[in-house]
Amino acid sequence: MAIERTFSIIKPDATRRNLTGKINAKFEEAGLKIVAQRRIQMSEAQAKKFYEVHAARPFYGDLVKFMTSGPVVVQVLEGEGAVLKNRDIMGATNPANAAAGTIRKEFAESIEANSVHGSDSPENAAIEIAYFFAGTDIVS
Ligand code: IDP
Ligand code: MG
Repeated sequence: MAIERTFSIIKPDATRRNLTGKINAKFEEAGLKIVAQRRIQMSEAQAKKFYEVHAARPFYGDLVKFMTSGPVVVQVLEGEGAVLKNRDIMGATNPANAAAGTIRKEFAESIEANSVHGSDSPENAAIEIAYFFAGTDIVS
């Protein structure tokens, strides 16, 4: 498998509980390198645009409120098969279904406040990375 990059967000439920370091340790222990990282307060417009694909879902409004409820850490992770590897490290969307040892199993509060976002394909990873980072922000 090729070296890839994926986009990650440490969500407000996790920054509120000071879990950035513990979550980053999961990525690094699994062999992903954090090649860009910034702590930001997402605006409502940014969150709406980022989750536009879910605009028709009943949880969209709540999700935008949640993602703007506190700081998030936006990141670029790099490594062998980074997109799928990160989805494995994260675990299932609903922590009740997440496997042992995954971030969501260990840290998520609910299906909404599930501690992390990770891109679901290399195509979306490229779009999401470009939404938050300039090429010069990313250092392998
Ligand atoms: P993913 O983050 O595992 O890729 P998606 O289906 O893309 O899951 O959903 C995006 C985000 O929307 C989830 O991470 C979670 O925060 C929220 N979400 C998904 N499904 C629900 C739901 O049924 N109720 C409330 N929030 C949800
Ligand atoms: Mg998704």
